[in-house]
Amino acid sequence: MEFVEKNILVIGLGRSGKAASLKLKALGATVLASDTSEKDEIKQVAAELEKSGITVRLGKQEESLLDEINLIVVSPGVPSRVPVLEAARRRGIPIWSEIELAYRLTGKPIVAITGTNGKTTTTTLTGKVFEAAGKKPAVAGNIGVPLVTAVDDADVETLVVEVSSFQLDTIVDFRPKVSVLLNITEDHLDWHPDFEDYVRAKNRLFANQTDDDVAILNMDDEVVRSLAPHIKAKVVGTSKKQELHPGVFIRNGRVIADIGGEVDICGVDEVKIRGDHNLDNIMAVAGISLVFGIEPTVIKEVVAGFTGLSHRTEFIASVDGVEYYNDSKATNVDATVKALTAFNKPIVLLVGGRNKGNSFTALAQYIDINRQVRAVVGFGEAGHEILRALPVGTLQEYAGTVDDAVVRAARLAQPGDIVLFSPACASFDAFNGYAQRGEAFRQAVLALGEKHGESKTKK
Ligand code: UMA
Repeated sequence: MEFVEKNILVIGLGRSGKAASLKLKALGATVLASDTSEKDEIKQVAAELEKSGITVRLGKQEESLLDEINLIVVSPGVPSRVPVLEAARRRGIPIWSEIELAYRLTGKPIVAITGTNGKTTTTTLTGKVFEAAGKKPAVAGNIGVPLVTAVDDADVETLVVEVSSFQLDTIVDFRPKVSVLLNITEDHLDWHPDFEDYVRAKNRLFANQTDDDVAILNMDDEVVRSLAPHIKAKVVGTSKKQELHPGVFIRNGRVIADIGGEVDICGVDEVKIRGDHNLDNIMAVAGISLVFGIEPTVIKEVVAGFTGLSHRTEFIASVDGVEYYNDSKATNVDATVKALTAFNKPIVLLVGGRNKGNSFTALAQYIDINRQVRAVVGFGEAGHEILRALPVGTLQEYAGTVDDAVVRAARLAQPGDIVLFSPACASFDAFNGYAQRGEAFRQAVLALGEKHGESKTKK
């Protein structure tokens, strides 16, 4: 699409919308940018955009915003059923996500990685392998860097993109050379009307792929597996349970890949990041890298040197013989259950925050069956709701804040235990994101260490 003289409405002025507005303006479009929020940070963005000649409207998004509009670029955080988007659909105005806009502006190969959990780890690690192999990647998307800001860099050869269901919901032609679906479990039911709609959005990842492209699927995940027969791209499966050809799998404690010939990637014991689920991520990284012709030795070197990201089962400190781990990135139940499985010691679990419409039954079942959780401290908005869902007899306390939760956890834990901050909820009841929440936990643990005069922050 030619953008010159087009009237384009950008909805949402976070990172995504701001970047899209500036890009469209630079391409010659007439841009109207809108956000329902009138908070200071949005007003600041508005002032910046206005300086570049963009018209900005803050406050309620009425249908009149759509007058004369030829195209809408919508931010991922804007639910698809808000009235202004419903009205746009009635008027036949195309609605693109920011990744669709970016796609239209680049001819570079795209690796697009999605899944309920593991996206950021897989995207980061893929970027590192590509970097080591000299493939000059840009790592962007849901990971925090809007894709439109990455497409112009002449030095970049490949776009390694983390994509969310929100972004996929409004793609049109977006077509990755390699797509990856790691898993699908319940999440974001405050945005999607139901689980089926969430799966439908994830499945859009494959909509424009042909048999010239590759789809890497975790075949151990029932929902992912059910999508495989309908995918036009060449499917490469990953599995911890069975050998797949073509595929990436585990044999005799080693990660083996067969994508046009068997190769040995590394030993399972060489993977430093905790938890079985991280093997799914490693297998996906191996699959992507081999499709791009990267040598197994390069993949192995990067994988073996990767110790994980902040806020993902990240060791913070040991205080009074208790180890404290920050897993603030766990914003849904499945992520918390996966974090629990990564430890084989008694755990004091800290959960809470803002519920995204999810049920906590799976967490309760895990606790009931595994008997590994010594106590649960619920905090924040959803703390009470989670505690109510737990099996009868679970030792539990409610804490209003993260600081209070850490103090209570320290009282409940015994030497040799793990205190795991893995909230199973979004952070937006009290923080601006999981990173700020994880930092609050870290500070609370360090303060505890100082008070108790005994702490070790490095392993
Ligand atoms: N808004 C409206 N109208 C509405 C609703 C919201 O104008 O009806 C406004 C809000 O006031 C807000 C803006 O729209 O100012 C929404 O912005 P946004 O939430 O889309 O935030 P961005 O800063 O643009 O960040 C987005 C992604 N956010 C979400 O998907 C919620 C970021 O992913 C992503 O890194 C960034 O684009 C760059 O691509 C974050 C995320 O939480 C990390 N993702 C979810 C997750 O990982 O669980 C999917």
